[in-house]
Amino acid sequence: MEDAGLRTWVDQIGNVHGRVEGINATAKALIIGSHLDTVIDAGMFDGSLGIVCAVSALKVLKINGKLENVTRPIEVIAFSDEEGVRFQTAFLGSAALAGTLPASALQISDKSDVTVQDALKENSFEGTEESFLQLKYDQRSVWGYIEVHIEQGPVLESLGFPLGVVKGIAGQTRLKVTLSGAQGHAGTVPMAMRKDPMTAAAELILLLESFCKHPENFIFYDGQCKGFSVESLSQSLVCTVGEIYSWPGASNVIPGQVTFTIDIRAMDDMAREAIIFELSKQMYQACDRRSVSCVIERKHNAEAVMCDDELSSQLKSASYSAMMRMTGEIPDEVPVLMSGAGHDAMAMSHISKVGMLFVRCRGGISHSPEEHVSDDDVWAAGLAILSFLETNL
Ligand code: HGY
Ligand code: MN
Ligand code: MN
Ligand code: MN
Repeated sequence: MEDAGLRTWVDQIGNVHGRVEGINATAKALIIGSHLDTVIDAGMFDGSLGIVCAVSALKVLKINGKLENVTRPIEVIAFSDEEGVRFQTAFLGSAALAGTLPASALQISDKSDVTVQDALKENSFEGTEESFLQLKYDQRSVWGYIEVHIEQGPVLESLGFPLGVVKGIAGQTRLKVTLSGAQGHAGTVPMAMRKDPMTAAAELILLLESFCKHPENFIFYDGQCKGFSVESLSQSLVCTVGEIYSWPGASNVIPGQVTFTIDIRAMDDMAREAIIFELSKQMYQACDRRSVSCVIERKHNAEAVMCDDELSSQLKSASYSAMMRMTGEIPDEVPVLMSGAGHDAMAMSHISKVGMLFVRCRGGISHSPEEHVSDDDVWAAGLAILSFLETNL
């Protein structure tokens, strides 16, 4: 970031900042961001591509002697812990900046009972409530937030287009389910006498899958789910069980306890809540039948976000100009698409209008070492941000 002429610092939740004040340092700032962290066994582009594009575009402005003349402050932020892999609270870095997390978030603990506060202190951050609450940005100081990110889906590749503008981001909820039964000897407890949380988990996970594949079979009548159209719901309704743990975790012991995570997403927040309510009811009923206790905790919630029309149309124009610079031809209509993946833009939408630009990725694959973006498409994304900056500031 220094190479790009930016003043840099790391804040008290590990976000890395680079800023240029421009001619009018009191003007509202443009923030360009994405995240530095990844999921386990991830690819190289999720998050990092957005940061590299932003810093590279500013470096080009600097080389061309234009950086000093930008009319408003520009700040690049590489957010920490967007994925929420360790603490199950996604967007930790950006939510702290948006001021949407209470100081009690410092007490969220990971699987080894290390809290966010412990982890911060272990890494020489203050980790105090005061330093956490001071992270919040005043929304009067922010003009807009934009984010470049890989699409993590197959649409742009199927359309044969490198860039797309994001219309909206689906809301997401993360739950932790804890099933407790009767721990016992694998060889001596008759099947009929078992209170087995593992087989209960199996039934619940298949229930989740069929619920989200065919919501119409569950809580719908005359094509509506309590007022939500099945069509719109099933387009964005997805549900994933990514983690499952069994205690004590021995092959010859009927588990005493099984915990698993649920990640459920749908564009419509109310519909997602209706689904979660109905699903929870059916999960409790299934566990009752099996004499297994069931506790469902909500670990994270982010409401769906619609991107700002003005920023989106500027990102669309910037995409046209990037394509012109790359190919010399006027491209077809820049695609506009929804995002099933969550992004820091969701957190930043609490203090700023937000816009997002998607970049085609091979096979739509992400959260995998197979994640890949072609050099040309990285170029196109960088040129789009450069065009956005040149025409906006
Ligand atoms: O899970 C997500 O949607 C994002 O990758 N954090
Ligand atoms: Mn991700
Ligand atoms: Mn991401
Ligand atoms: Mn034994």
